[in-house]
Amino acid sequence: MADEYRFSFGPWNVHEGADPFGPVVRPTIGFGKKLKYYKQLGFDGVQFHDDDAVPDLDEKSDGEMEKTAREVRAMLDGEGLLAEFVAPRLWESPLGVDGGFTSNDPASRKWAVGRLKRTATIANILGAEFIVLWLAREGTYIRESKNALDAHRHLLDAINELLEFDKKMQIAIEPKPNEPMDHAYIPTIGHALALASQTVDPSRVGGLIETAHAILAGLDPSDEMAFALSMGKLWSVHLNDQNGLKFDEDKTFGAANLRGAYNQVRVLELGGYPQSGRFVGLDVKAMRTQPAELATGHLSNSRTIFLKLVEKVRTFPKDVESQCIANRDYEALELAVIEHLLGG
Ligand code: GLO
Ligand code: MG
Repeated sequence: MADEYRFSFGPWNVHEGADPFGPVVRPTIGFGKKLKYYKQLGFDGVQFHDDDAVPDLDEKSDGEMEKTAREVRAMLDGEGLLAEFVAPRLWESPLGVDGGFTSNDPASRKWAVGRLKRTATIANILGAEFIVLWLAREGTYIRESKNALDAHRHLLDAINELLEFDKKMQIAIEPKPNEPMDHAYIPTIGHALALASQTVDPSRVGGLIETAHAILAGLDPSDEMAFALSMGKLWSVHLNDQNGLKFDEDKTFGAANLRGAYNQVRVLELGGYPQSGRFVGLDVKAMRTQPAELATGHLSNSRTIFLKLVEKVRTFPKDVESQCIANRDYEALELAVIEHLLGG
């Protein structure tokens, strides 16, 4: 079964453990060493930010950028790993302090579109078929600071510019309702796919759904995934978990809500996700308390829990399910699900 699903994570998921209230607690691990973890932990795909692949990107010429990207590609090939996607990391630059694409400052908007194009070039060199747009600061701290209508037009223009610049590259929008902003402009997959439908090539714009982000929007992650799957638009996932409405926790998949995790796996199975060849991506954080030598358990544990839930979905008694549905006895169906998850 492990062969049917392919898993990915980003190098930022192995991290030093800093949070807004405290400094790093673990040593930095170099990119080369992180790459060695992938196969050991059962992963085949690497998710990238543009500057994970090419550090100090804004300071590099196109030639330098391409050279570094080619070196990273050689490292991936050497490890037998694939690049899943590349995402422009606009939110750490001073130029993106109030957003990139939706900034009020035309110079910031120009820089953001330039980074998007450079991201496509890096993605092509790494062999990634799509770009992920997590629109971190494309929103507002206070409503009155931007014209939201203009912001949506700028977002659409930026995506169109990329689609015209690179006629093959695809874009998966990763919605999130808040954090770091008070409100983000693209909070749900419904918003993302509506925006996709307005672009010059809707067939090349889809979505990536993160469990925690859907929960933060007050929605059920499995329903969000099913919505995108039903349209052929679920191009990746960021599985993790979230304990209610608070900061984005990025907990181990299934750790807060096992039944919710079961239902996410269930819709992936219903939607034929493994047959699509797409990666099951994780976006999980190690607890700050983990010692350095134990700070990858969140990744392998999420994968293990996912695979156990695949087994649970596949072994759920179909006759019980259809009988309960025929009788409209959802109390019995619920008990059957819980008993199945409890192993009894
Ligand atoms: C943060 C996001 C972030 C993105 C990543 C890829 O809340 O989930 O981790 O997934 O930057 O674009
Ligand atoms: Mg994410």
